[in-house]
Amino acid sequence: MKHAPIPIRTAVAASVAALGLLAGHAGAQSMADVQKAAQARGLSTADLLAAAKTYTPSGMKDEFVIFSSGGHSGQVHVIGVPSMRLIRTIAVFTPEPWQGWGYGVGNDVLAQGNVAGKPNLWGDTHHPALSETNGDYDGEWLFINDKVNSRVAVIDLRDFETKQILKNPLTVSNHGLCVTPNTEYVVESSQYGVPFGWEYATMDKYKETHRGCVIFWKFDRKQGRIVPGESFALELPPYWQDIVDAGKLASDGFIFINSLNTELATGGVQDKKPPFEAGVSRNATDLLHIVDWKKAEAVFRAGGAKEQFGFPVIPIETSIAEGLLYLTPEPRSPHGVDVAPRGDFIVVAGKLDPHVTVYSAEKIKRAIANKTYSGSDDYGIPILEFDAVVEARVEVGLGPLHTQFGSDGYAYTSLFLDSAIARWTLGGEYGKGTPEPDWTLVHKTPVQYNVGHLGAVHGDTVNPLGRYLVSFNKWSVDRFLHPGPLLAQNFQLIDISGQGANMPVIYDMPIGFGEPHYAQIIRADLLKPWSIYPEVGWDPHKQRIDPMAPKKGMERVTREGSTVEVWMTVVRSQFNPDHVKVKQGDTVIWRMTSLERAVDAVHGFAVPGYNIAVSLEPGETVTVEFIADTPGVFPYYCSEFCSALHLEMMGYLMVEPN
Ligand code: K7E
Ligand code: CUA
Repeated sequence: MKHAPIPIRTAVAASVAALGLLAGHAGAQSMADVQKAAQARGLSTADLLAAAKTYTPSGMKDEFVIFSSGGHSGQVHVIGVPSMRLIRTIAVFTPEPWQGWGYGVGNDVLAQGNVAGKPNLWGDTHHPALSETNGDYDGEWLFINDKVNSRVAVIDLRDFETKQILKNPLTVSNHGLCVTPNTEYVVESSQYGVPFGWEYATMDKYKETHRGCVIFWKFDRKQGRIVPGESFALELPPYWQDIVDAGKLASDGFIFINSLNTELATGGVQDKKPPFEAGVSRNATDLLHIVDWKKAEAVFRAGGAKEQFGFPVIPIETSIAEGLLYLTPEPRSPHGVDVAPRGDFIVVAGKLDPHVTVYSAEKIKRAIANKTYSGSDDYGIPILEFDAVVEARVEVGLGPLHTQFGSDGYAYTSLFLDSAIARWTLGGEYGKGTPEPDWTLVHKTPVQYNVGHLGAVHGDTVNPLGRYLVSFNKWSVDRFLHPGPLLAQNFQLIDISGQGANMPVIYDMPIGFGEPHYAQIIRADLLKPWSIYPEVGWDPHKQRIDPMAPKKGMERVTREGSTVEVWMTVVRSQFNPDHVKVKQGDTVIWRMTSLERAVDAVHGFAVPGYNIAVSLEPGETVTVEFIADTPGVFPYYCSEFCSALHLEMMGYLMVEPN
């Protein structure tokens, strides 16, 4: 059948005329038009102002970038600020076909996260941590934890790809993740108490058999990898360690971990024992952990750790004897612990206490030096006297969780139960920046709804930049069209450039892919990503040339016994070779190199029936390996619309039956 030709010129002319954009009318929009459009949509002046602050016309770029955990999507999301446009998703713990993540690619980073040889093909990402130099983001690396399997991943921000996944052999779940001020260590805190090494023990001996820990993963910037051989752990009591933040400047050398379940509750609701939710919040206070990591590193280097499941662990007794570990009371069932920009204050929010509790780094150091203890816990760890280390308590509202810092002396705390962001003033040096008195609640901006974390621009570094804050809310309830019973989360952008009560919400962004937790916001100009791989034949897993990469003119299919090797090059718009013939049962090693050097020349490689999906970015080389166990004819094709002849970019894999 023949198609009637489309009268293109007529159609375009008609739509241009309809839009009133014909020559002479272009650029004639006036404020009256703006008002008319606003009126038609029921927008207020505040809405228009918010739009002016966030609307990002085509081609304009964002000033800041959010790296957000993707929650149980097991990924990381990259979002521009102030536009709140999703720019990229980074595959981490979960297979992702667009990026060819987990679909046949050899040297599979995902497989590094196997536990006892068993794949764990999803993750629960919570706390992204950008690499830091002198306590501020440097834009080079990103680390993210997987809470469910206690894993840590390393992402290279030159190509926004995951390079390493580590599973520690000790603990089963983790929660906190942070870096030390020069990224010497990536610090992972365990969450639920378990017997180390995925061993078995019953609940009646919880106190003796279960443990928590904090792991110091040594990061080598030159290699761009964590070096497990130079990493170590500190054994901790089986409280549920929660969030970890590293000290800086005034508190450099320390890390702080909050904890819940210092009650050592073990549940048993089916046996009429108190359920976890009651048992875990019985005590009036829990215990903030204070670890001197520089001293701990020295103890580890001097041989003070003991091997447990192949990992060096500093025992609790050693930590006590060497003065590595202290505790101090914190409001019960705390959640966030956040170190202020100068490192002088440590802010803890207790979910069940309407205050944030602010500790002084100087007072902590003094209490340690003077042994100002109020006792010790059941494991003999000294407890610093609460009154000796506290600087202030600020009543902020219900359900305080996490705190971030602005550029002008304000701190911001998320209020889960109030569904609000509290702005309050810090004291000390910071107090000079704010018109309000020190340590007071200034304003609460309502958010929709149930905020978890919040993130301000460089808001957890030595140099917060203010301007924007994002409230990472849970279920959006009534904010967006309902996509069925599973609700999107809601990221709300808040303008914090004003003072006092001036901190309006200016944008809502639905998150429809797992519940994000923490996120960090960095200046976009600090990121220096590659637009193409440096050389043709580049192996992104190793970040260097692969000597085995197929080269132009050397394309071939070779056989040795029952192993077939394919040496393929890829360029707009052809695969070479485009016939690959193997026999049923052959092992196929298929190497491919993209010869492209243009920024927008990305190809994919998709093979039906064999679960193979590959992304070939300019210059990249990839190897897939499989056993050709299913006979037949399999058209392989490029899965990116790379040219006008993209549909022709294909070939045939022929698997001859036995
Ligand atoms: Cu508050 Cu995992 Cu940081 Cu969720 S955590 S919100
Ligand atoms: Cu290459 Cu489509």
